[in-house]
Amino acid sequence: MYFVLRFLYSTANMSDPTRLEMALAAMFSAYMSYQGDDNKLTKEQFLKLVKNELPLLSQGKSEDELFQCVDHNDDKRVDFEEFASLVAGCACASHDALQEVMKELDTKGCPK
Ligand SMILES: [Ca+2]
Repeated sequence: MYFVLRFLYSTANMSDPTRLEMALAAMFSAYMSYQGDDNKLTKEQFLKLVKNELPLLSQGKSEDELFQCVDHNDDKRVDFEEFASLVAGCACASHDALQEVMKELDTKGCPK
């Protein structure tokens, strides 16, 4: 992750990275730590990444279903764009769930 942070520092005029830059660096780092020589993830690499980095994602889905959902072009590899789409989808779903929880707390109040 160091080289990603160094890149972000250099492109931001040596100022401290923002929270979103840090989140992007973490995303790059997670992907790159599992990718193969072709900069893509095999099914095994992808499933290992999900197991270690996004464990809630695999609940209720078989490994085959999960991989097929992410491998949009059906080349049996997950490239960074496909991975980024997955992360964006998780962010949207989490945001929607968070909004529902916040709405419920506004109407019912905090549980005691
Ligand atoms: Ca693919």
